[in-house]
Amino acid sequence: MPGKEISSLEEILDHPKVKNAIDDINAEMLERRAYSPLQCEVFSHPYSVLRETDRYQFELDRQAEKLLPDIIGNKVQLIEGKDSLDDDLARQYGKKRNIGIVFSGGPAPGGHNVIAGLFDAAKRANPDSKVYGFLVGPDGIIENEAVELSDDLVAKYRNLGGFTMIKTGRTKIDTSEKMALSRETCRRLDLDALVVVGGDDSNTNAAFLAQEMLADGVQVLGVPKTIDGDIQVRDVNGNVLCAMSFGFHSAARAFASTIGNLCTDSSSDIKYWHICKVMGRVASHLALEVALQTHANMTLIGEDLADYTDKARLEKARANQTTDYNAYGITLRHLSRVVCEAIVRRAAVGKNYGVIVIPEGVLEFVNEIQVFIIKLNTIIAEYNRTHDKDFHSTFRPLDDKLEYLRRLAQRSREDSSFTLWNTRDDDLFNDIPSFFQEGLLTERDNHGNFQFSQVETEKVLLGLVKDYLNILKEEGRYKIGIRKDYFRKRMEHAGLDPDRYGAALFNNYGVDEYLRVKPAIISVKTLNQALKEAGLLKAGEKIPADVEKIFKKSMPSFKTQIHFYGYDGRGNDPTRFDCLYTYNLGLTVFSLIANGATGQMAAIKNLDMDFSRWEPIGIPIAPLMHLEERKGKLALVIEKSIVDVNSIAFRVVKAQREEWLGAAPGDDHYRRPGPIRFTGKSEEDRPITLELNAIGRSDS
Ligand code: FBP
Repeated sequence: MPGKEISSLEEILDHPKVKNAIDDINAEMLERRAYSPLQCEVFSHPYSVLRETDRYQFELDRQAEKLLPDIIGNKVQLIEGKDSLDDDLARQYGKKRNIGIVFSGGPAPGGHNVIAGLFDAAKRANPDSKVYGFLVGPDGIIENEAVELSDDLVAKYRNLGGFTMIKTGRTKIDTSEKMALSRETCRRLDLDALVVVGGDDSNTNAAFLAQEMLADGVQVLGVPKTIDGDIQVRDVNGNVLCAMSFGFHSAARAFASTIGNLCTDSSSDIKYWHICKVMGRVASHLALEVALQTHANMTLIGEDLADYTDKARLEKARANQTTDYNAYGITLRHLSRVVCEAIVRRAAVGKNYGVIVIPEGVLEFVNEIQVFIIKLNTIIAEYNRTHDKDFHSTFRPLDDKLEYLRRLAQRSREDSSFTLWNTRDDDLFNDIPSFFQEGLLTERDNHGNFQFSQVETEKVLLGLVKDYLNILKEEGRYKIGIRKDYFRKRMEHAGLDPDRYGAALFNNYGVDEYLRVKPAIISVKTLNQALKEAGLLKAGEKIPADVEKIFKKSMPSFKTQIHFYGYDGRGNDPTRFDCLYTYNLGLTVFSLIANGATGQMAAIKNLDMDFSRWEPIGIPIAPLMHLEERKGKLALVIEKSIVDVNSIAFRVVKAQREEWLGAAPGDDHYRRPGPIRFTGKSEEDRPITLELNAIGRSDS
């Protein structure tokens, strides 16, 4: 029986299927919200206590000792579950508290679960306790913009990505005025504790807040967040206390899922090179994990490039009894040659396509760019200091900035004691494309970091790659290999002798599976000539169509698609690993608060092992500080952890490079990571990097 005819828009919108289709809430979301992450064993008890340990040692920075005197002596805190406590301790543990939490820096999947863990633990200890979320990052603390979190609000975001619940921002509380306003906010809200969920810079800020607010009785705790994966903590003896910041796994899995799809597409329509820039402001951890997840044809690892030495150059200098310091580290030009070599080698076996992964911060490891960044940081900071004006507001158009640099170069010519920006710097700088000049001169962020995400790194490199490939093509060194069976078939089909034509056309005929057209044959004209020389073509005769077709097939065009993976992965819903990790970080941070700690960062030890062995701990922040150049000055910050080229994960990737490049006949060795799977059994337990780096550890 035919159903009732629906004609009016009202009726359509009222239909249950339509209602379901346009609902903001879908089944995946409901499933995520309903999921309760497991809790580490210590949190299965009604109480948890801290046990200070001297097992882990740190090298203390003098400046940190001076500026953070009350928290520099903090030790690592182990957490133990307890079924009961003395009355006084139990009262202290369960007292009514007001706790503030803030997100600081870029979003990272799992942040909402840190809030959920903290909220649940705080309410469990005392249902009257309040948790406030500061809005839009540290500005919310400075301006007292906060919202009291409720069951409903927290429930809405459980196991979901982003920092949507309370938003985030990059403001740094770095002046006495901002500090005073922050203290005032804490007083007004009668806060017992403030939790800063952030990266290296934000945790640095947390340490200064902890020192400053000690007198007010406000505890300040940090939580290690960043997709970049560059907050990893080891003590001086190499004991791993925090193997990875949260959000890294989800972002890497999200990037890998899409890049894996590009590997599939690229090897299907075999016409594009996909150039994939992945986030990671400085460290290449994300690129390394993507390499392990996808087996893309080429993955540049910045830290590895910095290690590069030009042996030929060194030898030459040695022969002249000099030292060539430029032989250490890679230059942009050299890097482009390395990329070209890979492209040319794949083309030679018929693969004029592939996938290259470039870490966002790769330029930080390229010799001349590193020098430019440091010099420009100093020049801009000096300008701001001496003129009491902002460089970027004074010199708005690029030309004005360049003119200022030109004047500095002139000054160095006239006054030999001024060496910050010389004529050579100026000439080199003027040689680079203007979009890149603009990028290098962009404003630093509030923490003084160079904003790599705003620079089209891949375009800079690609420009050089394209130029060099053109040269190689003209020299006949960049050719697409022709499969020998295909060649024979075409010749036989055209009634031509494959052996005679093969010998005339290729320089490896009869040797390899993929045939390389001779370097001298780079046009129809030169093909004509080669055939004549081989006695296969007489004057006035036309080149056989199949021969010309083979030649044309061998001439590559380098077609690229450029992708940037960053913000999409940052906004992804967390993997189960990150859901578990972050929920337990939330529980850990409450345990630190309930036990009176301050200046500590919540962490989970043994992340690289089975969940049953995860150990929630507190890591003292002040001992992690060292001096680093920021905005042209030395500043105390937590040291970023970059890829260790001696780590097992990196060594495995290095050992697989040749295989994954696939510059050999046969299929590529791509791995299909697939999308993040929240349910089911096929999702991995943890990042592959962690899995590999744990091999060989005595306790793994
Ligand atoms: P955090 O260190 O704050 O977590 O941010 C890291 C990051 O995602 C980098 O990978 C990227 O370079 C940067 O943020 C982008 O910053 P912005 O959000 O300001 O564009």
